[in-house]
Amino acid sequence: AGRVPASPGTNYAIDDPFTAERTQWWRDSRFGMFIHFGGYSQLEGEYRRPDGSTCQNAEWIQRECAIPRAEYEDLVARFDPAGFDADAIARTAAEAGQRYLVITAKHHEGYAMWPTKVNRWNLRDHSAFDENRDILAELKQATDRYGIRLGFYYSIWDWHDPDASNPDTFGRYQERMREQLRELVSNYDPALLWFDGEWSTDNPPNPWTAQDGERLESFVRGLDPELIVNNRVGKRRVTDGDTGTPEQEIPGEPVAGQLWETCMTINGHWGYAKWDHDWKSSADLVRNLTTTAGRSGNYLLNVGPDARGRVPAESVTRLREMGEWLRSDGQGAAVLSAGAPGIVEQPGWGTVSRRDGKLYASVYDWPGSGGSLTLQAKSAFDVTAARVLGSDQRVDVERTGDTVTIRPSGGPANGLATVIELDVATPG
Ligand code: FHN
Repeated sequence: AGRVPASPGTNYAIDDPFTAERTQWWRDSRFGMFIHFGGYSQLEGEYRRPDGSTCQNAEWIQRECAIPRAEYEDLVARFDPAGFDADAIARTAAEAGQRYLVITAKHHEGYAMWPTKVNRWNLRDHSAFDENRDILAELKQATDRYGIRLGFYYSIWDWHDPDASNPDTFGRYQERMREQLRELVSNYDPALLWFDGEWSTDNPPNPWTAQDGERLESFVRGLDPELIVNNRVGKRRVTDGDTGTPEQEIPGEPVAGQLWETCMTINGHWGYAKWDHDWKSSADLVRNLTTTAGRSGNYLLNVGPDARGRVPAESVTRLREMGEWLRSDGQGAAVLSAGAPGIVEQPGWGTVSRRDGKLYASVYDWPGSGGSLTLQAKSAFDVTAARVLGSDQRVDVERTGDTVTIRPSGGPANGLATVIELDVATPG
């Protein structure tokens, strides 16, 4: 797969993201941490109106609860995330098996989480936070310590800068945006930029166009040609950026010719909301990760720190359990280093991935005693041996026509998902 430059004269389509050396680390990653943290985190998901009634939301709270601008600024002025512990966050990610981390440097509210010189609507100049601290610098050091790549989310949509929704002065906003991106790239040397908000309809006569996207992509690649950029820099065409960005879903049929990454919340919201207890189970999270990996995608799983900057314990517990699953019995090494199987259809009972001469079947619904699992083959191959990772039980495999029948002799080896490794011999 490759891609063609969308229009002559742009230098943004610099190489083929599928084979480029600069994307290698990303293609090998499969699992990353998303962090939604901003001025909205100070409200922890709840706004009390002057009349005493309440309104709930997370990172969209300012807009969805129609908080007047001056009042929102007053609330955010109290933001003091003194408990933000970059080392603990990077360690949690590393122990979970995550290889990169993407934090919201600026979300739609426009508030910068670093001491930008472009305006004062930022964590140093407009907060109760220690003015000598810089959480992005702290994260950069911590992620370097744990061998994790760092990326920044940056919203093109901006609710705070008046020029961002004024067609006559939109150009001025774009200049400030480029200046902020220059700061981010030169101060923190990120490996990745994750754009969002390109779809805003706030600015009808002057919406974000494909051309704006091409110019911005070209600009950031000029800052650092090694950067990985997502497709929301432009209009989400296959040619925009390096990576597709399905949100809250794992596509059954990923877009052909595009690297992709599913981003997903660990409960119901991106930003912290103290009332949101809709936590996904560790089993579901492992299944999401293996399902994504089995389709050659990456899984960017979100956490939302609270007003003090602390990652919720429920998130940490789940990440720890995912890490334990990945470490046990070589499951992570097997499943995450593999990709779409090609030679079999994905079954309903789990996900299959393939690397070299091996198929890895992550089984979510283990068959009852004496039961079996079937796979539909798409091409000629033989299964020469099979084993259950983490178990010494015997597994019989038989191929009749295009149907491969797998018969384990015991119970599942792991409560979250059990992996069956099949040795396959393909002709030629
Ligand atoms: O509106 C945002 C939302 O708050 C969150 O940041 C997600 C993450 O992909 N993106 C937007 C919606 O597409």
